[in-house]
Amino acid sequence: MHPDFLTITEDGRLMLKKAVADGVETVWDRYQAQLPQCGFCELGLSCRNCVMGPCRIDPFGEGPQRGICGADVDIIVARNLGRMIASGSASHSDHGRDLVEVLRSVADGKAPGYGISDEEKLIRVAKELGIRIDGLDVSEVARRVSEVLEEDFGTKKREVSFVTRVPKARRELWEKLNITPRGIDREVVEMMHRTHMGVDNDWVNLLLHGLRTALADGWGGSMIATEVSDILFGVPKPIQSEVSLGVLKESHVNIILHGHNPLVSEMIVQASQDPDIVAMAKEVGASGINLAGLCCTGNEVLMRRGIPMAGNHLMTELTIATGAVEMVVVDYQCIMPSLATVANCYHTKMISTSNKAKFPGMVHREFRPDNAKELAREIVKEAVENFKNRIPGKVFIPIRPVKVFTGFSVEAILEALGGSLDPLVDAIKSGAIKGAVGVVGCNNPKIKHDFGHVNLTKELIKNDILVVDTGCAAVAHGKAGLKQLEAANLAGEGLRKICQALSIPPVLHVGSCVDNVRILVLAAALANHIGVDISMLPLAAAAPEWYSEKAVSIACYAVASGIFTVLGVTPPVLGSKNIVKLLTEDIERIVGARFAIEPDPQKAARLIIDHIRARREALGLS
Ligand code: BF8
Ligand code: SF4
Repeated sequence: MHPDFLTITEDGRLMLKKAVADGVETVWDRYQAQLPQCGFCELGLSCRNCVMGPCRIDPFGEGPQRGICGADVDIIVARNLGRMIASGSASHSDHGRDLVEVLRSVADGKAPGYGISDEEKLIRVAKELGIRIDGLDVSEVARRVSEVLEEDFGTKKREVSFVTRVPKARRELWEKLNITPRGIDREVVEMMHRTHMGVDNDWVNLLLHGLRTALADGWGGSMIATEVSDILFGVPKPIQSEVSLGVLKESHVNIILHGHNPLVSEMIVQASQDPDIVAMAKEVGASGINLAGLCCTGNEVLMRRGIPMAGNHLMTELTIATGAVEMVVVDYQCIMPSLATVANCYHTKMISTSNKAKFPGMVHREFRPDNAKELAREIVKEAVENFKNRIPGKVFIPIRPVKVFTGFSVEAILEALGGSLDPLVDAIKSGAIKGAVGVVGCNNPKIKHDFGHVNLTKELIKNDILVVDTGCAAVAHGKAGLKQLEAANLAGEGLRKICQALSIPPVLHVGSCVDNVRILVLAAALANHIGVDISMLPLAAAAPEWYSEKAVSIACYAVASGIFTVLGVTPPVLGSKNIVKLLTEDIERIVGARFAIEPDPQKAARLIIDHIRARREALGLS
């Protein structure tokens, strides 16, 4: 297919042509090869939870209407959705656990290279967790914080710690519905249990537990990941940087950081600045070492260090196809197993770093808290040495970088507002800002690359709706220029004036996908400030191009937290009319929010604008 149909981005289009010329197979090629995709699976109507099956239900009502065990469409769709949530929640939460373990190692003095970057945040979180810090040194506070958070994964407590941040009305609702997340691992394990053959066959009951499993992610695992990352590596502050493949530098050793957890990438950042290694780079004829990010590891180091971002999910293969990359260092999640095959066409070295995530064709160099600092140095040196193997005739860096203004943690947003939520509340009350929307999530070859994100977001800001973003959506917006102060000119008059007064862009980057919890924290703080539940606020969320199970978990915790959520890609639920009705209609009466499915960004924007208008009216705002 012609690149113009596959992506809206210029670097993407140019690189797709190069990929063809270089004989590189991409995710789009493999997507075409899979068509037509299985209709049963698309509808959620296939089950292989046991080996009496696999089973499938005929959506036209002519063939079998029950699996071999007797499960009907509702049970099968609910079980499949439940397992997607469990996987997504597990992924974010296991990422959080790794950070807690490093925090513990730091406290024990067993993690050279790591440290507490933000003592203030450590103390704040410790107090929030009910830890008495008087007379304790920083290491001891860190140890106790790690102990309390470790317990959030098990079943020792009645609820995960950060549920205390949830507005009272919502906590009471969760208690009434019996969906307060207890332990993170517990909810995920229980979902796997319930979806085994012959356990939970009440689809409503199953889906309620799905919400609880997702809440264990949003107010548990992901929130732990974000908070501990901030403690270890610093709370992001507004910072200028750049995005697009143009951030690669022909004259430099280019190292790409890909995956999700900042634990490895932060060490690579440190090593790449060591004077002896920089000198080595000069010796091999490079002007220096250039780091660039991909996906959410990229977002982590972009937010905290201003490390430029090469691209999002669908750009990962194309980044290697520039021929300008000496090394890609990956941790885990969203790393296509095809990457090393692409790297084989060039000189690029591929390094995997987590025992949990090994890949064919990659060299495995395992990072642990105790060896990370030294290993990072070794790996960066290897990248430097690889510079001489670059094949100049294969190098093509397609465009110039695009400027972005990033680093908007909740703390940074509050600071931009002068330390209080009042200016934001006032702007919402006056209607200068009509509401706020989190536009988040992935790329998916089923949607023209970045088309959903950019068009939805442009329409929202035009209508005076502030956009906050994370994940691959944030990269799309950055490349479209929406993270520059000048982008305020694309906003409606009210939002434009606020942005100009505060010197912020109309699209605020709040981080990686685990950092979606920053949006939860902000929403909860706003709700508490005004004295209402989150569901009453003029807020919404959208995942225009999502692909991942993590996105399912995020969408479910958003809705269970009271935030209307629009999905641009249809989840595999259409096989059950009951479940579609529950998720898109009836659930609003239960948790005060619902899902909508709308691939057209203009129509999705309309749904969101209408929702925000209704919420404003209910609050008595014009
Ligand atoms: O956690 S947005 S494609 S990179 S899953 Fe993956 Fe999706 Fe990108 Fe980040 Ni999130
Ligand atoms: Fe078939 Fe039931 Fe087994 Fe699923 S659990 S594969 S529907 S028999």
